[in-house]
Amino acid sequence: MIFIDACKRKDTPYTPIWLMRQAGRYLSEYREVRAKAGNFLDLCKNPALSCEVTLQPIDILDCDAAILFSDILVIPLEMGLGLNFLKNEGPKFETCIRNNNDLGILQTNAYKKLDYVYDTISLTRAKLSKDKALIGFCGAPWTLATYMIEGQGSKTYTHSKKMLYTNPNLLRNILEKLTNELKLYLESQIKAGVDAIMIFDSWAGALEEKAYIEFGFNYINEIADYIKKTYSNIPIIVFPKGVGGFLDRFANLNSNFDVFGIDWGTSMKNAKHILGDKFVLQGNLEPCRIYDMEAMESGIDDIINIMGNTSGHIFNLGHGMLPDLPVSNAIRLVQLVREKTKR
Ligand code: 1CP
Repeated sequence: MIFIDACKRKDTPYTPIWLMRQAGRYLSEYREVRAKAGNFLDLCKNPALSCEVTLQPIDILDCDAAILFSDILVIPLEMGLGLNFLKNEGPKFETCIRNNNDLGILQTNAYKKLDYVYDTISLTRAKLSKDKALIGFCGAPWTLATYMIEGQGSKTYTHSKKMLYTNPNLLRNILEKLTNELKLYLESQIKAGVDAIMIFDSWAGALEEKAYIEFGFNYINEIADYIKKTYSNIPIIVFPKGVGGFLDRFANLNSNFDVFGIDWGTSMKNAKHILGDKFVLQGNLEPCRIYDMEAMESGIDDIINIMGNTSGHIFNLGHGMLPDLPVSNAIRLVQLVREKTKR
């Protein structure tokens, strides 16, 4: 698999490409299947339909890797918080964790209630072409904690950051519970058949450097160490969005993962200079460039000029596909990267 070889910095015939949120609303085929399922969560809980939407971007865009169709929020859902996805409002939890008493609400063994995810993985791995990788994933403890504390998405993360500075032990408790759950969740995904793992820390950038290392990154490292102890050949990708201001910290910390995801707000040139010897880099086209073919092509050229067409790079967006991006441009994106990086 070209994608897996690239994660391990082996030579590949071209730079592999996949797109964060490549399965989703910008595809009419996705919207049709979601309507058939009823709503988004029902779709996640239906392995046959989740498998179908996982494979759509492989059939339509010809990406080098498929990412399991699910959501990072199924972990807090199965820890007992009650989740709804409201139309045009995003996720909303029925309960949130704000004080020491609330901790009791959190159930353990959530990973045992996620058979619908493992069934999607085994179905998908059986149907996916042998040369394409299947990526499993989870949210990082910090990002999941923000949803559990805020009760929904946020722009300011006020409750989460207030907890960090006024009651850090409570936050540590939440992060430890999540970390324990996520180790076993990812291990179960590997047993079900995923070829690589990605840990999304979408809201890493909400924290200053020192707080992020202590309350964010250290827990990701603990998860990566746990996985690598048993599954040393499964590549791990970490995407800490918004940490471009302190990339040098990651160059000097011990860490046990293979690929560092670079967001679109971070300079790829700096990332290569600071982290390129230590990690394979994944990224980082600004998704909005896909609205316009010329903007898209010049963005691709800039990234390829920096990363070169040699090993050490996986092409991706710097964050997820947006619901109204034109599919025809996304198809062309995959073709262009393949043509321009042919060895
Ligand atoms: O159909 C719909 O209306 C739901 C839209 C949608 C989709 C397609 C949501 C709701 N989640 C997903 C799928 C999803 N989410 C995948 C698999 C599909 C793929 O990537 O192709 C993955 C990997 C995720 C991961 C995810 N969910 C993240 C991390 C990545 C990122 O984008 O930063 C986050 C933060 C979530 C939470 C979430 N789920 C859905 C929404 C609208 C949100 C974000 C809410 C917010 O902004 O706070």
